[in-house]
Amino acid sequence: MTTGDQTPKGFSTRAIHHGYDPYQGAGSLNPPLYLSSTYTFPTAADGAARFAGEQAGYIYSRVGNPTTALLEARLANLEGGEAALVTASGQGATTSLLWTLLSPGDEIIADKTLYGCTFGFLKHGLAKFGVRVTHVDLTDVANLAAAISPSTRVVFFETPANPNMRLIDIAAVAAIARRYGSRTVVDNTYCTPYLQRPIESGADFVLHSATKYLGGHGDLLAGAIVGPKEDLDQVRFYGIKDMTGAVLSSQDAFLVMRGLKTLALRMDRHCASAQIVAELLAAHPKVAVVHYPGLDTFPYYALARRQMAQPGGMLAFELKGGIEAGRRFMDALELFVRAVSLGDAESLAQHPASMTHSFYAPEERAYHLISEGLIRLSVGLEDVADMLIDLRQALETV
Ligand code: 4LM
Repeated sequence: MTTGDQTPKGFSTRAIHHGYDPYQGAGSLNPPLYLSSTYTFPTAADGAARFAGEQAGYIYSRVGNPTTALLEARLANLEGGEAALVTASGQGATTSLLWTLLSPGDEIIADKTLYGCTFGFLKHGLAKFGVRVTHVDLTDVANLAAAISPSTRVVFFETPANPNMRLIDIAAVAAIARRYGSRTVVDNTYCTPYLQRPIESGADFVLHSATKYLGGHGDLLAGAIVGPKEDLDQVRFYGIKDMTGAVLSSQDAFLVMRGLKTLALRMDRHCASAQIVAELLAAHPKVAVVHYPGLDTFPYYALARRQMAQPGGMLAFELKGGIEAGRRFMDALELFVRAVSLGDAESLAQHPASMTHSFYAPEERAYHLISEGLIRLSVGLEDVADMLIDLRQALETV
């Protein structure tokens, strides 16, 4: 696609082409991978002008690199945001953004259920440095309306929430937050912009662990923040440059772009297979409950239909035999791999209470609605018939 082609393009076309003209430069089909930590200044005055922000151009890869810049342009486009900033991991995205937005004395209202290390950062990072951290069940926006105040600078949540799949109404939360001058941050890792675009629903920022579906192959760690350019400049020049240093390498940015080329194809397949897996589990006599946005028994089914293009590739469930049955089930799996992370080609199974969410104390898990017997599946890209055989035989052992 030439840069002169201005006709509107669909999601996959933009995921493959946005921001790069293969006829320019050396004419390479793939964008060049820039492996350079630093950049030259034609004169000392040019260098000074770049540092002063008066001249465009690269300075040092901790604040920008042409390969990461292309990935940023692509992610901003796909999420419908003004700008993007990529980071060394999803955790690097969360910490770089929140260290920039919040100061001592400010409040952050976060949903009750968060990925374990996000919860850990709020508790051990922000709270320790004087930010008031308040957890509110955002699945009912009346709880937000009751808790929010002018000192609330940020409202933060995941939807679906990791690991219990609770859904939050992005538009309803963002409308309340805006009335109080508070910024809404949505971790969109589970959905990707192919399934859900929070900025279009009024959110200010979107976060990603690009380690997951965006990269898609389990071979890298990466993160991203999408939002207004003015704010992301602050995150780039203070949050990342000075505070976290969580810079994405250009090689990993290149790999995330390779992943993006097949994002829509992969998400269609993840979603179709997860629906079949969820239906098998929901109908099985040994299963107590399945949390999946594509099941009409799911408590947030109506919201899922409104807010998500498809129900996603993640699900969580509980066995009637509780945590012990869950252990036997997991150890009997042969195709599903026992591993944390998600969004890979391989189907993955993990036990949040002892793995991704073991950073919560047991009584905290209860308060944060993460049950001890929950098992999380990331439904991969293998043949769904093989997944069903594996799940059935593992359930037999329980
Ligand atoms: C996991 N998750 O769940 P990095 N936001 C969400 C996440 O699920 C994660 C991150 C941020 C898992 C990792 C072991 C919703 C991570 C953090 O891992 O720093 O790229 O992303 O299994």
